[in-house]
Amino acid sequence: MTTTADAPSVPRSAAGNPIGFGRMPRKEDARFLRGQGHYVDDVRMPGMLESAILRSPYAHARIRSIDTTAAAALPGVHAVITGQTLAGLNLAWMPTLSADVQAVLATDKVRFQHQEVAYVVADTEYIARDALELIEVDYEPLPAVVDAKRALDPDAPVIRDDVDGRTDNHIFDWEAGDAAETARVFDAAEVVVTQEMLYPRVHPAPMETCGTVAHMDPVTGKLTVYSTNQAPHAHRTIYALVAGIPEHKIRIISPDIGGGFGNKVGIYPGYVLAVVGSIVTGRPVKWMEDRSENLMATSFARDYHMTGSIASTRDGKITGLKVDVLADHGAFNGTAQPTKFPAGFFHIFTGSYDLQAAHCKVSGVYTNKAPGGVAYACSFRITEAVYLVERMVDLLARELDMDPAQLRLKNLLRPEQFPYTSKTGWEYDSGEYPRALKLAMQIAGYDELRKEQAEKRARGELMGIGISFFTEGVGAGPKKHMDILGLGMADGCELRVHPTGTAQLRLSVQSQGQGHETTYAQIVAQELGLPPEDVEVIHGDTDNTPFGLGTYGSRSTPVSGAAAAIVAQRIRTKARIVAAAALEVSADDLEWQITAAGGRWQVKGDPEQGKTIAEIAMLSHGTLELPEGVEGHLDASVVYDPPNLTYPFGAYICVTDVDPGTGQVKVRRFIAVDDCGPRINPMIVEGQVHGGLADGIGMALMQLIAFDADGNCVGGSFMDYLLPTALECPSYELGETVTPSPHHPLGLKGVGESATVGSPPAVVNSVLDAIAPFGVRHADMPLTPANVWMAMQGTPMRT
Ligand code: MCN
Ligand code: CUN
Repeated sequence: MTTTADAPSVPRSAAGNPIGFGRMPRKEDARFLRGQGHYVDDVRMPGMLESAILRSPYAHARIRSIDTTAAAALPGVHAVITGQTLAGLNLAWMPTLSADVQAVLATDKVRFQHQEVAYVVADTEYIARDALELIEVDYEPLPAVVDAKRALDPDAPVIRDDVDGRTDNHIFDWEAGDAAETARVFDAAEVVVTQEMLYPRVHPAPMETCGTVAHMDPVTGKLTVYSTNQAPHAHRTIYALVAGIPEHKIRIISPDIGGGFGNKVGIYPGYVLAVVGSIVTGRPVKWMEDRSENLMATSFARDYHMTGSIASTRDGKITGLKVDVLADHGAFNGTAQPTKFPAGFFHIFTGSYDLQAAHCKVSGVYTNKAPGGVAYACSFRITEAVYLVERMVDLLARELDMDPAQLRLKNLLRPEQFPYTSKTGWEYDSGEYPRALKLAMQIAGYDELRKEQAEKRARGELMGIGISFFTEGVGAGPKKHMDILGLGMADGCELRVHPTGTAQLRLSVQSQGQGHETTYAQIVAQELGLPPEDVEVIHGDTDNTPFGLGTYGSRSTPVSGAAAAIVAQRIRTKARIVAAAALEVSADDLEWQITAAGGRWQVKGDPEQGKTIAEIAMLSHGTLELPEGVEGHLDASVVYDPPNLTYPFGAYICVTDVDPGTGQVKVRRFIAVDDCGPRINPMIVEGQVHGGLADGIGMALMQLIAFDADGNCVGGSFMDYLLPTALECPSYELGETVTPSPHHPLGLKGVGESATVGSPPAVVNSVLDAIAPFGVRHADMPLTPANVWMAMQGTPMRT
């Protein structure tokens, strides 16, 4: 459904594109739709070798010995590398993004199934994989810890005995909010509802798996790394710190990326191994993982065991919320998130509601499972937070016998409360929540749906209506509060307008499918009046872009989008001075105008007299004498340190039909009202929302990375780990409200993760609403037919 009509006031370029915000086809589609994208696996370098990783069959085992003789003797093999080889280079362990360490290749023990054990470089990947079969590893299997609760038992096997003196599997305790005040509010509450729930382990599963082509040039000493990468500059700094290579001798290139979804934020052992392989062989080396390796060994998401309690008055005024979380981080704490926040932004868990007190406590534990933790369009764990609060509000509605929409309307923050400081310390910038929920209810025809549901129930048919409302905080920093491994979360941006009036914008962030080459050109178009087709966006190459922290946590638009606006505004200001000099008037006498001919400084009251940006660009590079202190050329650069996060929000309604005989869920309708401030390109925003809604349907109904009791991963292919298709997803019905961010120069808020964050609770609330006649209060995701059917029989499965 089309929601945003193009503003008729936006002039069009000769190519028919808006000179500013509005719908336009993505520039990158010209190459993607013709199969002309250039991904890491497309990189071919002269003399390039290929490689493969031997992985552990056990979840937990001591390595007694590794014999690589036969593998090394296989014709076509150039190097066989083990943990011992790496230990000699001081590279057997690497730092994670959460100040832990992770084995690049195991030296002492393996700690999760499919952990990296040995690495072979050969003429081709096929030879390398054949050689893996010839490596003999003598393992001594150890008992595995799969269950996060069991991990804390005093007699649980200690997973991380690589750390001297460690006697348990506990990683951290972290809390936010006011425990005493929350206890007081709960003591005084008329109604309290408590529920245990699991946000299961899921995986981002991007279309392209992870990989690297590394080349350490033996002559120049320059390391060039092509990699699947959401944060090239941060990776460069980490390589420099870990490998001791001077940072200017490292170039990270992230070419086209086939989806990231958080999977490509961190550094994986395979990336480091490709670099080592190139150093050892003196040749370029490619490493590309396969689908199972991606699903079983790279960043998972969620795995949050949560016990929530909500307090309210009898008439439905929510007063308090608290939650205890056990966070399963797998074998190494490799979560990618701002350093100060070991539970990410989970403490935004009071969501969109006005309440008196809140408290959350999160404990992290090690288990014998793959590391990771923050990934899959999560907004740094806001996914888990929104799920918790939206399930709790629905459970409260059930307890109070109140309509869940009315309960939400009664408790949503009101517009006059913004900027709003939450009970756990967030400062929400702007919001008009009731308007968004009312719009979603109007699009859904909410009252009619409830009538239909009542009629169906009377006939024994199961229909559910599920609501969720979410608030996210996206756009990390400011850098004084947020850093990754000490790197403050601010981003640079450079803009050069060439003499003939076309421009190049250099960004620190890296697109993985979000359409940055289009939307950032539109930001420059909006601010400078250049046609977007005349603005080339350059990203994903550390030698050619300014430093910044990269694309995740929906931070690009809030941070680099602001940087792009400001850099363009600086050029506009300078252009004014140049135009004034050329027109021999005072700069104050000029006014800015964008027409179909582009942006123009013209004399107030005499629009005939003026200069377009293109003309000014040539003048600024020419012989015109500029005022004292004004440099020539139309170039500028900025570093943007955001004053606060931006807070997008939305109201979602999901309508499901459940087959009473089989438990099969059909998502019949999905209504999504999103507010991310003004939309640069409404078509791209809708695409982001569509994708995120599919993610949410997938997680709610079909996805789970599962393990057996020995720690064997039993969901390592797309046969078991299901991705939703058009068959499982309805035709989405989208709506929009626009509440600008007061601190972003263009009012923009991020949107890339909104729908993934907001939709799972809507689907789950809907299914549980459908099967409410069976007295089911709660069942954990994924709500597979079997799980729903068991819940209807009174015994929901525990995942
Ligand atoms: N946009 C807009 N108007 C706004 C806000 C955003 O037009 N008010 C546009 C942006 O210009 C950008 C896109 O929407 O083209 C997403 O912007 P933003 O919300 O800033 O998110 P990022 O660009 O930082 O992308 C990251 C986000 C994350 S964290 C995940 S995870 C995710 C997501 O993007 N991964 C994706 N969406 C994805 N979409 C694709 N196709 N592939 C992924 O890997
Ligand atoms: Cu958490 S997934 Mo996105 O931030 O890259």
